[in-house]
Amino acid sequence: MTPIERRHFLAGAGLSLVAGPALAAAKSVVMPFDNGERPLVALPQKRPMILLSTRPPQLETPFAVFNQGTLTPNDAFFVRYHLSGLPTLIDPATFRLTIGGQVEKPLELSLAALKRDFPVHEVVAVNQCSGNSRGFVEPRVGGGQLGNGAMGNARWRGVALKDLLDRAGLRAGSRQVTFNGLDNPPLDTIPDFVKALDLDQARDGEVMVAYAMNGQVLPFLNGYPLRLVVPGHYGTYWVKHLNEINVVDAQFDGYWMKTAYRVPDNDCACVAPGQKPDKTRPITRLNIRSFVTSHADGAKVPSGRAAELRGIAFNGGSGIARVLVSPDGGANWLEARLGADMGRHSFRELRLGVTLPKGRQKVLVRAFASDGEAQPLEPRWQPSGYMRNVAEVLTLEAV
Ligand SMILES: Nc1nc2c(c(=O)[nH]1)N[C@H]1C(S)=C(S)[C@@H](COP(=O)(O)O)O[C@H]1N2
Ligand SMILES: [Mo]
Repeated sequence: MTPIERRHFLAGAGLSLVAGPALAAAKSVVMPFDNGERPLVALPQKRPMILLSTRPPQLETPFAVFNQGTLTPNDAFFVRYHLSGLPTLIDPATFRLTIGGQVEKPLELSLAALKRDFPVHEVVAVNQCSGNSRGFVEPRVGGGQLGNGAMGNARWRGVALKDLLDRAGLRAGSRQVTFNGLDNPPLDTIPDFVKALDLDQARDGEVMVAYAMNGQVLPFLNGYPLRLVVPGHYGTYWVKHLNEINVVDAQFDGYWMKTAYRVPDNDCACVAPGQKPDKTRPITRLNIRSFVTSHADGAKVPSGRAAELRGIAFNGGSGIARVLVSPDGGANWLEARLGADMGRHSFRELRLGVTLPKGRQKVLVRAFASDGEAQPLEPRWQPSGYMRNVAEVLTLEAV
């Protein structure tokens, strides 16, 4: 299909969330990989975003947003769903979060009770989809062909999961905690989206049930009225429209843990391109990444005087120790200045002035974490296209 035909097709699909006129008038962006044209569409509570699919809605953040501040605005925060059966009506007065399974005292909490009866917990943390940047993976792999905008950093406010589990009281023999939201599969042959965490992690004091994001109630498409926040872990665990928490006494083996969202079970979570891993494990922590946000690939800068580069770095929670920038394709490396520390799960701003000689220059950015983790200089590959974190290369045209 040509992009034009595709637009007609999407408009004809008639998802109620999508305003037909907005779609018809949509501008588009072109990602720098094959079939990278995407319409820019404004869904409810969102500014025009890069549309990956309408049913379910999947939106990517236009990358320039990441240069506008360390927190990602709610109306620009990416959206990812697996199942098209989204809840269409959620009444905050009657909504209940249940905590059941292997607990002494099952709970059924209203939003008011959640806010009233438990200490407020807050963290700034990055939510990143496992498949962020998949469109750049070579050789190509199946799945949403995302640019770099399936990530965002927000201040989450809610209740620590530990406090909820303590209130319910865990029975002896409890092993995992499962999380389900209000969205449903369109057919009963498709497994519901349910995720699980080991008990230790569920009780680490960091995992939380959030009711607010950047000081506002959660946007509908980011999980209203409650979502799980698992700082340092890929977005797949951050279950939206969360209404059911269950403590189980065995390893949970639902499709989204046992079959999907798995990575090669080795140190690099990678295999040689085209190979299949012998053994896999569930994806867990974010690996380290950094980006220049101030300049798009191919941007012009004046030669012979400092151009101020700005960007972001983050990892799975050990914190960013330093970020090095190479103005000359990797021959020399300069240390960037790091911005305010908003916590070890947050984006960390980076800045550096670089003076480039006339011509096309390759600028590399590479982050190092407090625990020694560094971005690889060569891309790693795995069949699902998860966890891309190669040191990014930007071409600047010094004139
Ligand atoms: N209920 C529900 N929660 C979900 C998902 C989903 O499909 N259903 N997708 C997960 C995945 S894979 C990601 S990357 C994050 C994305 O969060 P966002 O849409 O708020 O950006 O939501 C997670 N939570
Ligand atoms: Mo994801």
